[in-house]
Amino acid sequence: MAIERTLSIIKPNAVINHNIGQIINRLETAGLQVAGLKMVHLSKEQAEGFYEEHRGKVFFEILVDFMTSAPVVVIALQGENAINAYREIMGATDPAAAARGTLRADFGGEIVTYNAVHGSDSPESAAREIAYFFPDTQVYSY
Ligand code: RTP
Ligand code: MG
Repeated sequence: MAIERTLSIIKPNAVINHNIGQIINRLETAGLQVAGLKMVHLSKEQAEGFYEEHRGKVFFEILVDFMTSAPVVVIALQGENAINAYREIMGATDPAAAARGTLRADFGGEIVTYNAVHGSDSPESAAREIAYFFPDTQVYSY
């Protein structure tokens, strides 16, 4: 199985609820290594650029408002099959539909947008999203 990298974001509601440690603990316990990590309070421009593919959709504005409402924690994860392995740990987009024991089921809020975590959905988006936050010199293999 291939070693991949993927981008995780711990979203504002999970940060405000003091769930950073629990979420990172689950990732590490599942065998995903933290390769890069930082806290960022996104500007409107940064959030819009990150979610460029969703521009024009009905939920775009509320998503950008939410993502800029408090700091987030961005994490470059590395591991076997990391992109899909992490998406399994996250669960379905809508916390109400996410399987028991997933991050979104356990830490998500009342509406889809407040779903606690982000994860890249393909090798292409992982590469773009990691580079969006981290220069190559700030992602580590060890
Ligand atoms: P993600 O990118 O966060 O892993 O989630 P996803 O692929 O499952 O969801 P995506 O369709 O890419 O949407 C990105 C984020 O926008 C918010 N959202 N709100 N109907 C809605 O109100 C709605 N749909 C999506 C969520 O925060 C989602 O993670
Ligand atoms: Mg997505």
